[in-house]
Amino acid sequence: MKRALITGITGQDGSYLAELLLEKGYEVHGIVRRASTESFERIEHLAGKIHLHQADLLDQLSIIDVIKVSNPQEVYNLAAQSFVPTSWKQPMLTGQFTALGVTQVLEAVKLLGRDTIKFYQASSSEMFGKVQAVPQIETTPFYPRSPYGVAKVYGHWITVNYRESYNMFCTSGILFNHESERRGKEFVTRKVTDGVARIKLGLATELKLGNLDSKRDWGFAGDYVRAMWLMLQQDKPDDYVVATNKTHTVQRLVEVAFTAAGLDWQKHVKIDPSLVRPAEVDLLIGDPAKAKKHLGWEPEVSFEQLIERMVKADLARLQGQPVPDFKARGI
Ligand code: NAP
Ligand code: G4F
Repeated sequence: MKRALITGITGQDGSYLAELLLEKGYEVHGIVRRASTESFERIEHLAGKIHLHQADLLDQLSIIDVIKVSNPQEVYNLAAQSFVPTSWKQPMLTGQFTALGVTQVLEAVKLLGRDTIKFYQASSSEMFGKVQAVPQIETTPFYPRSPYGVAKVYGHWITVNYRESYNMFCTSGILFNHESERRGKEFVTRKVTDGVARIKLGLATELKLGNLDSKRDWGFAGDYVRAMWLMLQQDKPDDYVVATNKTHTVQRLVEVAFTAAGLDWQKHVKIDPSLVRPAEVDLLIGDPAKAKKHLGWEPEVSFEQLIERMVKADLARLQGQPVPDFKARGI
């Protein structure tokens, strides 16, 4: 039986990846941080099926210990401070988690399994920032626009560096925005779908947003974790863009979500200047041709399907009904 270790297993992607790996017959191990209240909501349904270990990206010995105990053939490094606005409020912490955290995991892999462990790094389209080419591909130069983006550039290049310096199997997935009903409520898709559901149910009357003009290439998280797994099934490590090759404005997202609930967005959405970022990433659109050619990967869920499903899930959740849940594969 193959064994995998996931850092960030309590996050959106970690929960979908754990499901996918279980489905494929893996023994799944995950790292969790100690907190005064447990935040295991996304993996509650996997209790008893996965192995959880207490550790922190910043505690090198704890990472070494978990790798020793779990003895994985695959390590997926998904843990990070992943919310862009927080990276301006806590730039040092973001650098420690999101940048140096990668080196901590790579060092532990080098020490314990440099010839046997395949390593995946969760790189991000935020690295393209003020984009230097449209659409963005693996060789498009990076121009990050936030401390988060800068930290991810470090994480990406240190992954490439360990691959080239130590001949380790280190792969980096440059993933564009991916969403689901398990997305944190601070991110714009989930903020909007949760807001729509609250307005529909009479629990709120307005939704405050920042910049409606920025464009993102949004896909479904379940599709994207499948790409992560495929990357580690290859004979050689590499870098891959994972995206849909379609882009939409935040305003379009708002229109689709309000329409899904039979509401007129213009009556409810208010612009709050405090939500506008000090530096914006105006346009992201990725070309996943390399992932398609080498991994046979393609997205299965469209933008409209994704947003409509998220609205439905938030409506059900707020009414105390069973939440229709995307599974890691298909909908
Ligand atoms: P997420 O929901 O915010 O999950 C982040 C995970 O990291 C959580 O499990 C969190 O644990 C864990 N974590 C944070 N700091 C940690 C630390 N010091 N030690 C151990 N664990 C720590 O993020 P996501 O959307 O699943 O994204 C997964 C990864 O992909 C992240 O690296 C993100 O930056 C990257 N990424 C995401 C997207 C996207 O659109 N979703 C796109 C490109 C790249 P707690 O539950 O304890 O907070
Ligand atoms: O949903 P967002 O916060 O995602 P963002 O900043 O693109 O970052 C996400 O995707 C990255 C991949 O490119 C990941 F690496 C990262 O970890 C994260 O998952 O914001 C999307 C857009 C931005 O242009 C923002 O200015 O929505 C705009 N927006 C407008 N009003 C808002 C809001 N974003 C948020 N979070 N909240 C608003 O009220």
